[in-house]
Amino acid sequence: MKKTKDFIEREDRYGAHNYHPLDVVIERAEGVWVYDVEGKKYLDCLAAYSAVNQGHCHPRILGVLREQAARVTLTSRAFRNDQLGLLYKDLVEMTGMEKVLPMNSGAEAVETAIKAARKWGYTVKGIPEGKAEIVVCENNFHGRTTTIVGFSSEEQYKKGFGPFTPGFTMIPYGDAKALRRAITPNTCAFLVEPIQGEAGIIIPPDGYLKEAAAICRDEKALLILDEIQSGLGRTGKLFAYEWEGIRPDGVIVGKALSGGFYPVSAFLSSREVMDVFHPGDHGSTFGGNPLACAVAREALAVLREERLVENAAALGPYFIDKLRSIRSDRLKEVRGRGLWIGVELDRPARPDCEALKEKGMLCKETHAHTIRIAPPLVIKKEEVDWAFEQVRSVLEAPALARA
Ligand code: IF1
Repeated sequence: MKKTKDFIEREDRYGAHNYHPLDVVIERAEGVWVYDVEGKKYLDCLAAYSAVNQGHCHPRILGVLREQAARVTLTSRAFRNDQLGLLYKDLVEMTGMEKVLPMNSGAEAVETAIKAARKWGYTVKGIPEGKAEIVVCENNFHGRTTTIVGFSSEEQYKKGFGPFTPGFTMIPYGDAKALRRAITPNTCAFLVEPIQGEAGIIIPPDGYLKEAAAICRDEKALLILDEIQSGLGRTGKLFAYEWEGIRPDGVIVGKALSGGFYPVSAFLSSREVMDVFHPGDHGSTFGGNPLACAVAREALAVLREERLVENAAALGPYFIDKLRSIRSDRLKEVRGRGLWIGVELDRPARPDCEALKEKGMLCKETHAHTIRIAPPLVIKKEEVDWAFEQVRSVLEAPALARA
């Protein structure tokens, strides 16, 4: 354990303490498995918050990364590159959206969507300049920039970081009537996660997104879905919104868009929305760089060709059913969609995550009481069975006996 301790001490000594990670120091990863500096093996049930849906270090994506990195990595958008239009075409064909604006982090793509919606509000809807409002939900998570945390309901994400950007209205999640009440003639968009991730894998009532889409259409507001975590196969559909058969006005993607190899994100929307951007309005040094685009194209191809969405659709319900068979006085609810599962306890879940780590399974609690289980979508049935067995043994052990 000395090596682990050395790594932790160095990290704590020189690094900002903006996380409280489990004390596992990973040095290698492949597929669903990660290996620490002591040579111990763990099943990764977080998948970097759904950024490695394709599995760690996927060989096909690694190959493209290496090949493109040896050719050209960054040209800036002052010039064109041979990968950008190909990624655009892939994303448009996959989503049915009409136009793409590529960025790097998820938060940057969310900020891009906010700017697009506001400018669309002024130039197309006719909202008076500077008056655009965007409706958001309680317990949302859309990133960590000061504008985004300004409309968070999580005090800790905001404390000490004000003043914040005006123009956001908060409503309860899952309440379509609240949405209709909140929309005004100055509302340009409703920004929402189809399933709330950080809030604890909160699935809205059936029909909620369908009703929200209808309300936004009636009130001429853009329905913009943040699919950064819920998208790209996690819920057993390519995008979570497909569960409700709707077509949003805008979709934000990130994380698994690169299979965990590189920060790649994008805002996708219609021609009408995207054409509000004129040359010089918006951009980023690395946005749309050829390395990011080549990696993203291969990550999307792996998702399709290895039928990872179908795997999540098959193994997710299987995993959830098994978890619901656990008999434990601590277990309050098992909820989820596809391979995105929340195991809610009646007390803080951190000790159970620590106990699972000892058994070789890495999970992360969210909002204190919920164990989030979201493995890479390449997971096999026998690995799900093994993971289930670890969760069952931890939750069915008497609380005091837990390590
Ligand atoms: C952290 C969780 C947190 C996201 C959705 C946008 C972003 C995220 C739905 C921003 C990012 C990450 C951020 C990371 C931990 C993780 C996370 F929700 F996934 F669990 F924080 F709440 N929309 N989520 O989930 O994307 O800028 O990070 O690329 O900040 O600790 P990003």
